[in-house]
Amino acid sequence: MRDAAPTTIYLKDYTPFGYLVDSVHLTFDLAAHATRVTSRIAFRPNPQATDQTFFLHGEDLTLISAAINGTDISTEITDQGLSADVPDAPFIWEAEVEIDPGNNTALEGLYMSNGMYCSQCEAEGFRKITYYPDRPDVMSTFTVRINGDLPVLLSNGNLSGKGEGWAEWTDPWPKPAYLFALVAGDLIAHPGQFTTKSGRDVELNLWVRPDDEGKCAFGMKALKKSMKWDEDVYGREYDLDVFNIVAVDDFNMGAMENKGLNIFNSSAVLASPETSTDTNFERIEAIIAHEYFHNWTGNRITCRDWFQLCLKEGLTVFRDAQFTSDMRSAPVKRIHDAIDLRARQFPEDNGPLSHPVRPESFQEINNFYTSTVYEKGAEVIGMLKRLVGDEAYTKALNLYFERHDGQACTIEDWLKVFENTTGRDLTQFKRWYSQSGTPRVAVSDSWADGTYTLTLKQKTQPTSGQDEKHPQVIPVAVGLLGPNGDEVRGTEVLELTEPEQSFSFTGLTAKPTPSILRDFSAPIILEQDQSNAERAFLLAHDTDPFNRWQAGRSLAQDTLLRMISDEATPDADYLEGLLAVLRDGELDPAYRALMLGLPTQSELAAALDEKGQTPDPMAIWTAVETLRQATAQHMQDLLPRLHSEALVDAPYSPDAEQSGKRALGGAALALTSRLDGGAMAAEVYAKADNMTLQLTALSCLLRAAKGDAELAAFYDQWRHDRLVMDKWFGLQVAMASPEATSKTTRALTEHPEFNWKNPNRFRAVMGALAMNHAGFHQPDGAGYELLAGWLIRLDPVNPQTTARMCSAFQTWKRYDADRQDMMRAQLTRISETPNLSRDTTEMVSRILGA
Ligand code: B3K
Ligand code: ZN
Repeated sequence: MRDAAPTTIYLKDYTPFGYLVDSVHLTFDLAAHATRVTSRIAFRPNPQATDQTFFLHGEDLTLISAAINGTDISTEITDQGLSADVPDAPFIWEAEVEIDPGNNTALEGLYMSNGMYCSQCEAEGFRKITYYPDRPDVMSTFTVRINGDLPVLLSNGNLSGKGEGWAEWTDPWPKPAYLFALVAGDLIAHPGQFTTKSGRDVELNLWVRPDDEGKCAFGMKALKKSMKWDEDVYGREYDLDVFNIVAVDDFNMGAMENKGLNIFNSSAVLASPETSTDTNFERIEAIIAHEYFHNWTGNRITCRDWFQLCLKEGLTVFRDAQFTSDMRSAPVKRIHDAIDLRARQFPEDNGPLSHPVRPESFQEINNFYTSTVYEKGAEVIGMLKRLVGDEAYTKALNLYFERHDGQACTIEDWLKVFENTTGRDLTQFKRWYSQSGTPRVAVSDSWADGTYTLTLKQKTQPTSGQDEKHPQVIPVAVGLLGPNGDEVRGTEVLELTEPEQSFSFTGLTAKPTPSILRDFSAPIILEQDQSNAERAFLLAHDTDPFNRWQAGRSLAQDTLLRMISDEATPDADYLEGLLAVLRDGELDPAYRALMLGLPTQSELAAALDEKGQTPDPMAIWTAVETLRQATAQHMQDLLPRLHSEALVDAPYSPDAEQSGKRALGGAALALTSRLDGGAMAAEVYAKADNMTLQLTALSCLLRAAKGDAELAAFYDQWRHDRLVMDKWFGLQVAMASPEATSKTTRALTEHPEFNWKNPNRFRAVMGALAMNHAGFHQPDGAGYELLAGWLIRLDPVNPQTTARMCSAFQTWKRYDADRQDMMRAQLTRISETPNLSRDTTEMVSRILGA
């Protein structure tokens, strides 16, 4: 276990390592509890460095021997690493260490999952494999020999030799240690092939356990599409003879972009129509693309230090979003991204965990793989592209690849290529990387003599550690609609740079209705005094698909907030406007399905908090239920038509068209279930031949407090399939009534198949508890206590997953005094647990505001 003594690392303290690494040779003699790792590393003094201290990171290692230039040396070892006296000239470091992958439950470094050896080194896991300068700016080529009696032995790069019980891999591309990977297991390959545009033949493999062979085809297809897309859109080609992907059941996150050997959580790569939902397919396609795209944005050009994480993550998320938009529907993808950003990033940015896209300090870097770094980081790139234009963006990216290939870079390097290609000064824009908090932009307007003026005022609330905020560069995409609904001004990007700025549109014949923040052109909160009539008008006429959806969303939010605070009845503008949009058979079914969505209960809680009201989770839940019921009744006559429009008679395909239809059909089924008590859902369930339908129908039944028989049948049908069982666990918690949520959760934790050490299973249950807003926040505090208890139990086993899930408590200050007291008590209980990991210690203390 790690030392929990908190040391804070600062961006401003960066200094280069005193030595360069010319080559790394590693030999692994695999044994579950006594793997020997022999390293042979060529170091030489770094002429750029001033500090020549020779310190190698190392944790949980047993040093067997260490030598320099062939002579054994003495070393000084702490729980963080090793120091030694070294020559002031190039030298060869050799060391042998022993590690215990079989007991590595933290899933960081080299560990075992179902008899398979597997590694995860980002961010600082390589130091659990051998002594090394484990920092991203130290790059080297690697040769890796694996000795072991398992049939498949994999590492990065190209296979350079193999024989009975061994394999050797050589990676010609210099890389930081965090991209190292090793896999050894009884696996089979689902093969594929790709020829790059310059004619390199690349062997592709998806390595899985023999039972999973039937779930590989989709992932392989997604990989090929990603490779082609990166050539077509970014001109980036693959650079090795082989690209391997491995699926593993025990993994802390989605996947990892190790050079030439991507390792995936099995949930992020394995798919079949019978076992995966449309949403699973789309997520898998995006993650495969994301990891593949890292080959250039992350691997060939990496980060100088971990503060620059957004350099690779923001850019790669942005690229995978572009890919999904191209493969599927761009407006639907944009709406999904805005929904996710508001659900995950906004609470982070406006609560105790708020941090800049490029943080300036951390205790445990794993705690900064956040929605802010990833998703807001991607939004920042989207804004930059919008500001400079598509052509300049392409030019800048080409320069980036040309100038920085093989380097470990900073955000300054990134912005410089844009400055150099466009001549633009990005000093103010750079605040997006350093200033935390979500900017709010308040809108007012005026109309006189054919001139319409919009006044935008920006303001960002103080966030933890940052009291003073400065104006940012905010691209606000705006269009204007005339009284008959026609667009009188097409989309134009207003550049807001001052605290307050006015923009005029002249030559108009009548006062227009503005459509502001089209395409969600900036990750901000728009404060617009809009009447419901205006919203309904935009819902009917806006040509910008995002804002048309947003108009419906704002109507829904407005009616819900009034229902919560004033016990108002559902708003007629909302119900009528929605009905009209849903009736429009010309509109993409996926888009219409999104129109039926409502703000999450947690978002409503945030909106109330923002207005200075204390959110009551039960009142929020009741309002949502009431509105859903009213919507079902209002749409009663349309529902059969929606069902028929959503019918798919072709064989199952997870493409955008079919999944859009199923999304609409599913949303219509959920409404129908409110009227028929689940009768139709039971029929759908009985006939379902794919997981999307089966799971949708089951959730409708559970919501209608029916479905016991189906739940049992589902269990019998799928108990052999780990990924489907995760759904079975999660759905029951997600669909539980508020009062029953904790009880249901607790019962599931007593189920023999609740393997809590498996991150997917733990998250399926505990993540669903945290997400069931009214259930988690029941006034008795049972949800808080249950979650905290399990986090305390998981922490010594898997600190990373524990720390991440602490964010369930990040919004604690929104709620009433009783709930705050109970949450504070649980957070304190966690923080006072003896030997708490560094990861969880940091998270809890930040959440508590200590
Ligand atoms: N780079 C990895 C994430 C590593 C997380 C370390 N705690 C996956 C990704 O973003 O592609
Ligand atoms: Zn990534």
